[in-house]
Amino acid sequence: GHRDAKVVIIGCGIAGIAAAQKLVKAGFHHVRILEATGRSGGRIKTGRIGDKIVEIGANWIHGPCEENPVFCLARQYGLLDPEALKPENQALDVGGHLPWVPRFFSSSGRELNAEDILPAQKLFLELINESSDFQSQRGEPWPSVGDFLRAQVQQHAAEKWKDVDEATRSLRLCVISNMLKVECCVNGTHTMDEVSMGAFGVYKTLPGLDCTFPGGYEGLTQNLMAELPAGLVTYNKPVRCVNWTSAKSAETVMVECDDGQKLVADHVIVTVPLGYLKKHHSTMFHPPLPLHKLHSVQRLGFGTNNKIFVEFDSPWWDADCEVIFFVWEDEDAVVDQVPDVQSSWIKKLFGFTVLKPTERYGHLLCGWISGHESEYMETLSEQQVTDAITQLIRRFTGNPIITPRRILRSQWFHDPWTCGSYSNLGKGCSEQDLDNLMEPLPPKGSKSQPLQVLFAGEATHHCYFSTVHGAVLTGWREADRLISHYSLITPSEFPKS
Ligand code: 6YU
Repeated sequence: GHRDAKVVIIGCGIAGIAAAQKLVKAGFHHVRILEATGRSGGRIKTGRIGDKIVEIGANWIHGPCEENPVFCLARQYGLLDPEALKPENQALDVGGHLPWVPRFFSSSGRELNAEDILPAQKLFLELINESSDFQSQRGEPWPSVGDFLRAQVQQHAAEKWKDVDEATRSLRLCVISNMLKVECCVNGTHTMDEVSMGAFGVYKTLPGLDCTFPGGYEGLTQNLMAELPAGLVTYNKPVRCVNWTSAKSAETVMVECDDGQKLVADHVIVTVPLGYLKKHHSTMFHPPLPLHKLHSVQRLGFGTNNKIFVEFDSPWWDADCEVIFFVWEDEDAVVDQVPDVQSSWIKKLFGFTVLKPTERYGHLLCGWISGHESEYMETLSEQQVTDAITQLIRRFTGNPIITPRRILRSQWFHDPWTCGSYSNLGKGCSEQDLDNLMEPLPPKGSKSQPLQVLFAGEATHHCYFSTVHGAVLTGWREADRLISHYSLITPSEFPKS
């Protein structure tokens, strides 16, 4: 029966924790989590810069509303500001876009006039919305969102902005390049040229104005962990290989750890990040993943998005400003990649979000940078990054004495257990790839013991991939798969009375 079933969960991120929580509640007695690192939470990771609490990983609850399990848990645990709990806040539907007060600075050291660039913002937003709605249409002239955006923007500029003076038209195109870089961060991709146009609408947003955890996102994982039996997680226990079988005789899965320890289980739930799977699938599964699953692991996108927190003694931005964009005036070709990563990686940083409220965070900005430029940034020393940021801000503001107090950055690509930030639907992807990724082993139609290996984690959610709520739901989904499996077979194990 289910009480005796041995379940091993690989990875103690939110998906692994959610799976364990549900299985334990349902009466499974032999559940354990093996975690490679010394901590739980995975990509939910709260850090400090000085005495300020900052998020190294997940930042917001995307779409805090009743259908969002992260919102409901956070509310239950009392982790949210009163503002976030208001019904008005939950009802606001911004379709995943950021309704913030922006400021634009340019590489010639001036602040840009909002009216000059408003048409560029409007056009970009329209085209992004069009990309999301594209899915249902037949015939696909656009391989990627990047191809589509570039072609549409250039056509629009030639037709609709032909009477606008040359300098303003050029500036608007530079603004669009900046917005493309924002979109790269949102999608966790190197370039929008790698993101599927046909599947762009697969990702769904929830209503509610995105909110943060004033005491840190880790409050969520810690509260969930406190409800699990002590000793359920083994830390510093990387799993090297999952030996499942396609033969009928073997009834169990054997999990082999890096330290040589071997564990036997009836079911294994794999929650490692897609980036890790891409890199290690060939050694991690024995026998190897079936081809259709392997191809989906390869096709699905998993890119890098990093943060660079920068603290100042005093602000150089206005009190009402919520986001600062840096527009390069040599980027009117509508680009989201830099020509030479080593010399100009900093051009990929789209700008900064301002941490609010000031009473809580002081004068703290969060810079965002995606892609290979971000991966290169990770290899530089903190001093090199500080110097590049200082130069950048001085140039764009025209103020030669601005000096950060200190910085703190994330390095998700070089994190050996993550290998990037989060997933996206790459060129050539469809919902089928997500289905393939979440399909348990052995695959449907096999005659061997069912549900030997199950797959959860952010990248396996069919419409909320790349988010914490998506990850939670996948953990629950796989727990439910086991629960219903046993509830179906249990009656036959007892004599009928
Ligand atoms: C969200 C947000 N947010 C910013 C940044 C990052 C992410 N996300 P885990 O990796 O947590 O757990 C796996 C564990 O496995 C881990 O502990 C490993 O150590 C362990 N492991 C690995 N190998 C192992 C082995 N061999 N043996 C044993 N253990 C092993 N999500 O909701 N709001 O603001 C952000 C953000 C910088 C890096 C985010 C955000 C993503 C979440 O962090 C992430 O999905 C979950 O935490 C993953 O949990 P998990 O359990 O699956 O894995 C139109 C269109 C748009 C498309 N997307 C738009 C959405 C926007 C996405 N936005 C994200 C933005 C930010 C800023």
